[in-house]
Amino acid sequence: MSQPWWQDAVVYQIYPKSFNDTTGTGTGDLNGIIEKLDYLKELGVDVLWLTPIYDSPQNDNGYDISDYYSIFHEYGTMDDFDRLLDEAHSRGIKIITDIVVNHTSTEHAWFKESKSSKDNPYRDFYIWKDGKGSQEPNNWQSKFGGNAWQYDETTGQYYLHLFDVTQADLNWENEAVRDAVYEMMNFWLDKGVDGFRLDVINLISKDQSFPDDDGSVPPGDGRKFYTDGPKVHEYLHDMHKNVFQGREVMTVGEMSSTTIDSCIKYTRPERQELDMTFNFHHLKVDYPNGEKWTTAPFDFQALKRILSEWQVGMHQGGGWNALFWCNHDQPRIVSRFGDDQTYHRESAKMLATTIHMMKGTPYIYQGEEFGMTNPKFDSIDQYRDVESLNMYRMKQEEGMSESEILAILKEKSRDNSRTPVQWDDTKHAGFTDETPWIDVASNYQTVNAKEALKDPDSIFYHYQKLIQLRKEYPIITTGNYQLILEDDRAIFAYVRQDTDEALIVLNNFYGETVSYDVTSDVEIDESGELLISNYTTPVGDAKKGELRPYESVVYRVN
Ligand code: TEU
Repeated sequence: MSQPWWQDAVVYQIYPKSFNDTTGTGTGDLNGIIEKLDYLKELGVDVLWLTPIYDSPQNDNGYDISDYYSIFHEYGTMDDFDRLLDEAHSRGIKIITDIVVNHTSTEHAWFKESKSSKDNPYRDFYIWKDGKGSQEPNNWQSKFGGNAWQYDETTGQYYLHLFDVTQADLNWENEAVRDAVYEMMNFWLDKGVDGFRLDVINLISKDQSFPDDDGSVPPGDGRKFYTDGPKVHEYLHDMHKNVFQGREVMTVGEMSSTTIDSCIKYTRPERQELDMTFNFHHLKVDYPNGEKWTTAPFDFQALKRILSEWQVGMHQGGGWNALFWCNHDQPRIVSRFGDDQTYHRESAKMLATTIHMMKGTPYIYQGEEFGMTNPKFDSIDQYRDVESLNMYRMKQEEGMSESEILAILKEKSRDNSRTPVQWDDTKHAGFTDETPWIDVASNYQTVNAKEALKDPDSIFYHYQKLIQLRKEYPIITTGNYQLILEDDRAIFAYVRQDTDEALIVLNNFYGETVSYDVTSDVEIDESGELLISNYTTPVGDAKKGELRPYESVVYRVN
């Protein structure tokens, strides 16, 4: 079987709200994406993933869908979408859309019907339960804080919402729900979209006994009863049969708190479920004891171990990884695991190399390609994200000081990645002529796409080169992965190996010069050919040398 097209593709994620505004509403739009297609072509990406563009009350910026068949009015119209698809395709760029079917908005017509009476035909589209006396049906917690059940007076029952109270979970046990979802997905594929990113798709199958979580397995919030749940593989296989089969599309599942074993099952081609998965374990190395809402340095050894386990595990099991540092839920990586001040350029490039030389399909999140940073907001008024605002309220109730909460949000809020793309150094960074829906980061005069395009040594051109290397050297797609210099306190080094060549990838994650010698881990008898680096001339070769602050080098050896 020949290699599927998405295996050597690079995907670029667009968060339309913050991408480019052409109408002066302060919110990005689809025409704004069309305007930047040549820029994206120049970068060299193959696929655009658009986060939800459908009609929505926007309580969770579109992850609360009220109509899967229409476009959110601030983003434009279905005609704009069709034009975007054509314009992208004419440049050889594919588009995948975001499918959110664990839940819908409570404004969706299905939910309105469902809540209206117990015998409405749509009642079983959602998960309704009686309370236990005056208590919720069980103690499961919402991912955005508080109990996951909401009482509804109309019928005196509770509905389940694993996310916001306005995001009601669909009942996948109901065949009519599954059929409606497949029909909707086929509508988008028939239109010409090239695949899907499936939001929290591993949460769709719940343990039907809905037991209380006794907390014996932390975090005790109920997730063990619906994460990679009892029928999830059955449902995804069914979806494959009804939607993907016979089409040359790509699918990537977003997997919350999953395992390597589950992800192998989701992505082994012969199982016919999905093509690849996102997991988040490597982005929890700065959550001490699993707690996101703290400030803590990241655990570098854990980062190396986790990424390596997924590289090796997924490869051995015949699965496929989606590779990423950034998305619209995560802080900016250069502010998180790099240095967004003194070594901004070096560390952004080093982080890019670390992930792009791995096995899997890499994803770039808008602005990452020229080193956008966290905005470092000082006031709660600058935040928009439902999760951040909930957390602010809850921590206040727990007695945490305002300054402490703001310090945490500055590092952990999802809004860190949602500020407008910094296109140039003009007012509002060239994102909009009007007041943007969320503040622009104050460093837009130096960190912006226009500057990056002018400077041949910019972060942008480093990303461009990484993409080109993936096309030029099949070993980046196919080679085995092996961690080397495992215990090194500063260097993340690995080897990619094919039958007759190898790549040695060396990345210094810290601001001090360190030396390396890989000869006890790998047999090499040549100095190697330098494929990419972030300093002008390296100090050393494929075997030994020095890495200056955040230096990163890739050598090819035969
Ligand atoms: O996110 C799912 C998810 O579990 C997270 O990454 C989430 O943001 C995090 O746990 C919060 O701490 C997806 C979307 O990417 C996210 O934007 C949505 O809010 C969420 O699903 C609900 O649809």
